[in-house]
Amino acid sequence: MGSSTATQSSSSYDLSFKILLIGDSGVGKSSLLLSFISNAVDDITPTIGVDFKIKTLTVGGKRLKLTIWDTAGQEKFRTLTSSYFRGAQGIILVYDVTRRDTFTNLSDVWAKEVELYCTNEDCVKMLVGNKVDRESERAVSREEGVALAKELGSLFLECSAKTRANVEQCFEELTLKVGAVFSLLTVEFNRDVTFNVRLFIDLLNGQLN
Ligand SMILES: Nc1nc2c(ncn2[C@@H]2O[C@H](COP(=O)(O)OP(=O)(O)OP(=O)(O)O)[C@@H](O)[C@H]2O)c(=O)[nH]1
Ligand SMILES: [Mg+2]
Repeated sequence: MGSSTATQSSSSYDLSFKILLIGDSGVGKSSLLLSFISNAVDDITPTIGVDFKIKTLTVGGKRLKLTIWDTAGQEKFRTLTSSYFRGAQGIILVYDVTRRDTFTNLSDVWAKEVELYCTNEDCVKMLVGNKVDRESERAVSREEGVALAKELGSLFLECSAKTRANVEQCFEELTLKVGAVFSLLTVEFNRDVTFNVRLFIDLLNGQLN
């Protein structure tokens, strides 16, 4: 539990954000993270408790450190994983487009967890429908995903951890929005970095439009 794999850590960054992955067991949270971090999805076993990985992204010449927390979807870990919501600036809610129950559980279970345990009112949410490579087995339409995202006030993307379709976009779009929302309130600045926040916001907004 809680093993830490700093695949691309760096001591020098301008902003640091905490991102959380949640959703039912088997929807592909760990696969998405692995696909994003290491471009490969090996055989993956269910997550025990919580794991995290660190990724550094450069946006507009600024280095952003993302600490991405990968929680276990299994119900027996629910009490433990809920304690990791605290302070998250971004939350990725994942469902499997081939399993309708994982989609309905996002409203019935996971969105409620977010409301209860997420301490950041401005937390940016991203709804992700994973496993679009299995199109013939699709049980949730894209339109339904869009509608739920609207209801939750979240961003939305469909992707595949297996083919890596939209995987980078998923983390990058969320990061851009988190950057735009949170860099004003900020967070962790490197002491030796003089940083024009206004310029950064304009830049992020430009990239989001
Ligand atoms: N076809 C397909 N299979 C996927 C995809 N993403 C994940 N899988 C498979 O789905 C299974 C579950 O993936 P995990 O990443 O372990 O799911 P998880 O959400 O982390 O599950 P927990 O850790 O138990 O919460 C694994 O066998 C993956 O190989 C995908 O995009 N396409
Ligand atoms: Mg997992």
